[in-house]
Formats: sequence, C-alpha cells, structure tokens
Amino acid sequence: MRAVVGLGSNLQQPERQLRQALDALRAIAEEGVVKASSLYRSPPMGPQDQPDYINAVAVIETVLEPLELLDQLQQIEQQQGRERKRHWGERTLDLDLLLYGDQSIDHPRLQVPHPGITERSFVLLPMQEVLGDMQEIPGQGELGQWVERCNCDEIERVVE
Ligand code: ROI
Repeated sequence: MRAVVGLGSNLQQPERQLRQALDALRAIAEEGVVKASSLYRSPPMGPQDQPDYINAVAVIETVLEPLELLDQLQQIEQQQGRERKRHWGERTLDLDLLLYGDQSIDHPRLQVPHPGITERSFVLLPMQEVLGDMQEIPGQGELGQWVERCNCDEIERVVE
C-alpha cells in the first residue's frame, strides 16, 4: 500500500531530525521512501513562543497494516528521543500518517486522512510537491483546491 507520512520538528536541529527520520522510514518500508518532499520552514501553529518548524512529507510503499505502521512511526519518534513539552508545543519529532492508500480510517488511535491536512499549509504544500494537485483526499476532494484556499504566505522552502 502507498502511505503518506508527514514529518515535523522544531527542536534539536530540526533539519537533522527530519533527515534521520527519512532514513528510518527507508528502513521500514519495503520499497523505501518512494518520494520525499523538500523541507519547508514555517512559524508555529499554536503557541507562538516556540521555534519555527521544519516540515516535509514522504511517500512510502508498505505491506504494514495502518496500525502496525503507526506503531513503527511512534517507535521512530521514540528512538529519536521524542520530547513533547506541552500540548501544541515544541517537539523533537512528529510523524503523522496522513494518507493510507485511498482508505478512510476512524479508530481511537488513528484517523486517516489526518484531520489536520486541509487547514495546515505546512502539510498541504509539501504534499502538493510530491503528489500533485489531482491527489484525492478521501472524503475531502482534491488536494489542489485546498492549496488554493490555504494561507501559504508564511511557509518557505528550505534552500539546501
Ligand atoms: N506548526 C508548524 N508550523 N508545523 C508543525 O509541524 C506543527 N505541529 C504541531 C503544532 C504544535 C500544531 N504546530 C505546528 O503539532
């Protein structure tokens, strides 16, 4: 199955955190990371007294079931010493399962598509880069429509 994972960090050298997490994703996915977006920098959504975030999106090919994949993602977060200081606060590494094939999943531990996708420019723009405007977000229409509607002024691509 093709799964789309969102990555975010604003502590402990965020760019390094994301590169390390991409390596870990390569290791768990059968075909590795099929495609990774550029890195993007944006101001925090939530409390403003925290550092800017670095975000990216990765597409992986996996035989893991959604909850198994979620376990693996949480394990990677833990391995990278996930610190989460407060609700909507700074964190070392956040991995979100954004899409799993074209499935809609409503489970106490997991909602897919991730409910934040459509209102978060830091998810929409990297998704658009790797999946294109025509990508369907199950139950929500096409990705391109949401990108048009989003406030994408404050997010910038990290030049490497
Ligand atoms: N804000 C930005 N810009 N990027 C994130 O990844 C992010 N993640 C979060 C909250 C705290 C909501 N804010 C964020 O979990």
